[in-house]
Amino acid sequence: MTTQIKRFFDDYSRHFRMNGGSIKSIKYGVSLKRNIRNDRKGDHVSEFDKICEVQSDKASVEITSRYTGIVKELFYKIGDMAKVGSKIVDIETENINETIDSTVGNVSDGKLYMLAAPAVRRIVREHNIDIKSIKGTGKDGRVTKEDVLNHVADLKIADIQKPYVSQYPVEDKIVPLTNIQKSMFKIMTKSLQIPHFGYSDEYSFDNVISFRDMIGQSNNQFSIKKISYMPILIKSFSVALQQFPILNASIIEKENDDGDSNVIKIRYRSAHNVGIAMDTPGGLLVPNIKNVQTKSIFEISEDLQRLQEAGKKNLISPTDLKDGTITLSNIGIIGGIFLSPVVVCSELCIAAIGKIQRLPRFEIIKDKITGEIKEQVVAKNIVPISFSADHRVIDGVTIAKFSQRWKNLLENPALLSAELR
Ligand code: CAO
Repeated sequence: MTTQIKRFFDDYSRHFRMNGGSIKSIKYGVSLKRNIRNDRKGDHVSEFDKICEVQSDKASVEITSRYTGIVKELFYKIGDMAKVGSKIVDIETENINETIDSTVGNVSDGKLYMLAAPAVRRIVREHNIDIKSIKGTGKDGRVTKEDVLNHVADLKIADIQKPYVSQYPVEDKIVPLTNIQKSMFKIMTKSLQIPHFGYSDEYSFDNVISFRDMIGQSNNQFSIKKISYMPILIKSFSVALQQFPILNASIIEKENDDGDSNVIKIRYRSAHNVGIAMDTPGGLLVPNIKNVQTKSIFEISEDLQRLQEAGKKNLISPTDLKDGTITLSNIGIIGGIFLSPVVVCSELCIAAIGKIQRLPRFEIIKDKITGEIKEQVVAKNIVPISFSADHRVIDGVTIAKFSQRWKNLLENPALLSAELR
């Protein structure tokens, strides 16, 4: 009998790395939340025993032991930050070389049988999963123990990241806030101390629709799957902002240079780091696209695509979430007309986009034959836009003028193109 030390967290990190799950996004590590078994050096631990719970800023996952053996070393205490990929425990095991023969399936009867060793099938049974739902990475598509454990970890992550609505209790119970809710609670409570000024308007979107179609068909050197309306909205927003730098500014409320002075100042910011409210599996996040004022619509598309893909996997980095200067929220994808968006305290303005609708509107036309000016009702694509601004430093006229400017650029994309550098 030989013994070997199993480095447990190496395997754990491999799980998440392969799954691309949320834990990987926490570059700095996960904190050890609960030591379920209270294992100490010398304790016996069995395979699949729950040994600890780790907590990232978005997820909490129970970790089970992959080995039966004796705890040789514990590398972290409860509450410690464990770097992803570092080990948390050494377990001394008997060296069992798994045989991977047997139960080789066939497809002759029209059914798919998965290749897997008996020990692997046992693990599959214990977790009550359908082996056919696991993608085998072993020889000839054989399902390995690693595949099963990765799949189990995937299911745990999927469970944690259930859509927002399904997190509401279906029975009477009291639950703590999720990490994203905690952060929303803190930020929004502070934000609502700001006196908000609201302003709404509707813009014709007809020309944006044809503009998007046109640039969507163009050959470009960027790795963009498709151009959505957002990059056009973001770029035109930034162009309009050039004339209204106050909207991209922030308030410095306290400056304690001599210990007790309390001076309010406005910080103007040259970078347009446009925050995009994003609906992710974990909840609302607002990453920002940096330096929009220097970027083309294609570059903004690329950035947005990267953020959307990262958002879907809960892999948006802290850098993407930091240093936003103004926010755009497009809720129109889901529905809604006019909104009352909330300004975050590090910014002074937010704009929200409602649903694009085909609606009847009056249009003034000149009769080609008689030259007569008349009104007619036409179908138009209309997008409702709502603004909120910090009314302590921004007045209604500024917002109204900014909105007119943005509207002009969107309704006349040729003008927008002419203003691009
Ligand atoms: N009205 C109607 N349809 C819209 C629309 C609008 N305002 N905006 C976009 N769409 C359409 C797009 O045209 C696209 O359809 P087609 O590809 O067929 O044209 C479809 O909706 C999906 O758009 P998309 O996936 O390409 O997304 P996008 O780039 O337009 O927007 C993002 C990206 C991140 C803004 C969006 O995915 C999102 O998360 N929105 C929710 C924002 C949110 O939660 N706001 C509330 C914040 S406060 O709680």
